[in-house]
Amino acid sequence: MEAATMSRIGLAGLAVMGQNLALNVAEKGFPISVYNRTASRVDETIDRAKEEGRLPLKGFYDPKDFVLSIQRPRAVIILVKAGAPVDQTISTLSDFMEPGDCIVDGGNEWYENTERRAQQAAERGLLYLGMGVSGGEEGARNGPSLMPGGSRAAYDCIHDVVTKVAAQVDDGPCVTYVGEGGSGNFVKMVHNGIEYGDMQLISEAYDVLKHVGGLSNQELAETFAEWNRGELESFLIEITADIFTVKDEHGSGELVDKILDKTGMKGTGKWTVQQAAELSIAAPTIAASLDSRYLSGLKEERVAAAKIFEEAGLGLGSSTSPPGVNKKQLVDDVRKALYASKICSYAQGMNLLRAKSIEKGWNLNLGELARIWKGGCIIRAVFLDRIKKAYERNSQLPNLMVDPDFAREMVERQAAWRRVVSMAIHAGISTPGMNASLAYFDTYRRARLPANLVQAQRDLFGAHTYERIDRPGAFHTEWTKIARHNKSAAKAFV
Ligand code: 2AM
Repeated sequence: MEAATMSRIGLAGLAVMGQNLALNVAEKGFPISVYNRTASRVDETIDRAKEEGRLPLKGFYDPKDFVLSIQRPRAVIILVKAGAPVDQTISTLSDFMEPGDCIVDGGNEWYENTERRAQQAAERGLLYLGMGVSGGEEGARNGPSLMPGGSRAAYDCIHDVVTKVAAQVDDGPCVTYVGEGGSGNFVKMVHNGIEYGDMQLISEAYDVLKHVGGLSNQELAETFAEWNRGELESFLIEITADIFTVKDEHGSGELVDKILDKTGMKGTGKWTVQQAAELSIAAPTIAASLDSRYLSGLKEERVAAAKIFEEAGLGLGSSTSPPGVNKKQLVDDVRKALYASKICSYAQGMNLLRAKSIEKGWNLNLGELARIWKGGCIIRAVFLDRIKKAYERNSQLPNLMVDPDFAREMVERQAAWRRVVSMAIHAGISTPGMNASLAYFDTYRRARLPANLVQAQRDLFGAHTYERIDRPGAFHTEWTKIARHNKSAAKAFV
């Protein structure tokens, strides 16, 4: 094929994300070849490229023709289901690829799979990237947040394409070379964990406003829309406001009230919590959001339990505004509680990233990661600019909460935050994410914790030894013997 007629890049896997990303690449002026195992999706993509203004996109039904249609060094983005389909697709395509060509997996892949594949690819002289892609269908088409990690040479090969295709914000495109190995996938995984936390916290804010404040759907829509004009401005707050305005086409009222309260999930939140445990990083807000999804899944059990406790005299907390609740004050307090809880959740995610970066030698730049999340992705928010700046001020910041700006904001909001959590506890409305965040904050800011007692217990029953606050060394005490002796001495004295 003549070089002039060859494509700049290829994309294999034309489900929703793949089709949209391919059209985005073509629209930015990069001729693209596309391929899918099932031919009908190739046809669909070709039709869409035609409809959307004759975009420079060529469809292929044969993997060899597809690979050979791409300029060398070839770059092929793969967007198929994570796991075995990625291995199968790589095996199909790599037969026709040559040393120096690049494979870019854009799926939500487990980072160790990427590291394994990168090694296998390297044995054949192929370069490999695992690239997190966030922003859903809309993001893929109009500008996602991209988190590529792996071969630096592979990144350099697609740099011009990804910087144009990614969402654009005031300080550049939402893409950066994340780091080596599976770091791109890992960062995307933690992004998703943070997303779980954000969604949980928003749902708790909704629960408190609805069940403690008695807000109607219309008032909720107005509240979230108002919040979206301030410090909470973000994609998730914006879509939440929209959700409350949608009527149920099959009945009266709004659709949100007819949706079954059972949350689905695909696993990246669970991986985040597993990794936090592996790395000994406290991530209680993200863990609470995962647990809430598990509990939401127990619909039948919850319905039965509600009945049992109601019959035993404990109904659900008031479902209407209790007397004395000042709605305006509650809305303001919940906004503050949500914001402060969010800072804690992001602090956990960032610390998890840093711990993994140290373990793997990835040298992750936390400020730059906050920057590439400012646009395109599900957690995009004005707030991320503040996180970026906090790490720019001090890249060694041990915890986001102690950045001087965030610390001041936490202090300004903590009274409101405690009011919200206390009210929810009184009303029997669970707010696990907000509680976990508050406990994280209150634990972290205490110079002395009751861990001294736990150490004493461990030393008593397991001779695990303890350290002292006033002298160096490891100590062991015969606690039981001394305590017995003290008891008998006390008796003798009586
Ligand atoms: P399909 O259209 O041929 O099913 C999401 O499922 C995407 O992953 C689709 O493009 C799908 O292709 C692709 N996919 C799933 N399993 C695959 C496999 N084993 N090999 C190649 N593509 C696969």
